[in-house]
Amino acid sequence: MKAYAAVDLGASSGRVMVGRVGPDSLELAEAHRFPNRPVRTPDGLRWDILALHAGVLDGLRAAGADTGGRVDSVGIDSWAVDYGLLDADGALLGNPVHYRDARTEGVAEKVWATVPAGELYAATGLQYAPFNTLYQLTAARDSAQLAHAKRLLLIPDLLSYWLTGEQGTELTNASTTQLVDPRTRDWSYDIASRLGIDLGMFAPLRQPGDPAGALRAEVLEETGLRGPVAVTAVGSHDTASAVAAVPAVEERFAYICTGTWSLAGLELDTPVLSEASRAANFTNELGLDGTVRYLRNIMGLWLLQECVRAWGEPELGELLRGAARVPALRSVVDAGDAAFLAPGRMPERIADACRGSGQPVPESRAEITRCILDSLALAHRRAVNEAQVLADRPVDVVHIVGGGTRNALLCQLTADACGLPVAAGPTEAAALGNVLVQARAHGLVGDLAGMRGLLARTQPSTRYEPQGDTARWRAAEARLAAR
Ligand code: LFR
Repeated sequence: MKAYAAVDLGASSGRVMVGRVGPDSLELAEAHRFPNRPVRTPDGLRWDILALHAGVLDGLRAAGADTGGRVDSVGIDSWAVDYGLLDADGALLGNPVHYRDARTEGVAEKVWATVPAGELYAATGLQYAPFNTLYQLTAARDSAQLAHAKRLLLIPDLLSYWLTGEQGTELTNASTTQLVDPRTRDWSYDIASRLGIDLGMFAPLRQPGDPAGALRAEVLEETGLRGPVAVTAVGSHDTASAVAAVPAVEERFAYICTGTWSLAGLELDTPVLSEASRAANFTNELGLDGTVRYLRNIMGLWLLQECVRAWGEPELGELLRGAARVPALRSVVDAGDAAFLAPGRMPERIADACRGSGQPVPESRAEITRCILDSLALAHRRAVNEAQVLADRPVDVVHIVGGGTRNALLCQLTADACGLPVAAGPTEAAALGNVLVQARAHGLVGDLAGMRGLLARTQPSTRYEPQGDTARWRAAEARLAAR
């Protein structure tokens, strides 16, 4: 058995997991979990990147304590699009800006004045989201920081650099910058040059599974790990790792990666770059082995997390039990709406959206929770249905992976709304995908299908059969569209 450390950083917490992989076994255990608390400074919303680096080191130390100091390799994945800038000496220039920061407001229009939105989509396949790296870089164009920057590293690549001293740009995450052509799987040189973005700032591309260096001597000393320890590029975008861990075997499947976001869509061999796809705001992100993640970003459990924060962190189980007793589909909001992107005042914003669209205003915590879960299930339904039409690829089952698999009500509502069976699990999909890409790079598992077969045989999954008529979901969808 080999032991792999998977560093998986989410928007609210980071974890280091140890995956033990044998020819027909796969076990995952949490070594360390730590909070990820963004900090608001006078300059805006920032990631506390040093706290994250410290959490990674603590996690590797804990992983070593679990494995007698022997870890075969380390891989890092995190959320997408955000980056740190380095000066000519390789020193970090400031804390990375959070993708929920307001600096990109109104920036898209400036970009589209140079490259029209339709042309941008045809070239990059990326959905419009205000936080795509392309817009962030445009927002920062005249900043002193960017003027001093010689190197841009995406978050997992930055943390990997601090562990190894080596720089690279991992492809799955690079595809979320909106500077990559999904057909060539290389930089979109034309788009970058027209927008005045210097691609020379990016370190060379690397593929999931490529070697990414070895832990530096200081890191070995600080973590107590016995060297040499390889660092392996994984699908460093957490969603790429999570989709790699969808335990689908010979099925026509859709997936929904649930957590802070819901990422709902299909795995394809080629991007869908049609105008209809752009209008529906589907994205073509790059996945393992030449695959394309064709999906829509839905606000996800962020809506609930922000309410829970506003309510002073009540117990989640109780909220969900209360929500289960509230009548279904009284009021729904558009869970794809970027109006919910920024933090703060979430219960009020949801109530405002219901009032503004002439629906009953949810008052109690149970009612608001129910409104959120119904709205998410409805958004899942729309994304799964529209993806099938736009990509011309029907599906028979929906796989839900990630944190939302713990939310039985959400899984059942999604099955009901889609009118399809839902297979829920694994919960730690991103960490499992991370581990399996490392194991594969070291010759332990085969191709993507082999990885998924191993997951299906070793990881628990819960099945939810659709209940009730989908007509009421169709009606709710029409109601929302009419407003
Ligand atoms: C999920 C995720 C999404 C991406 C968003 C912002 O954690 O990576 O895929 O759109 O965060 O980076």
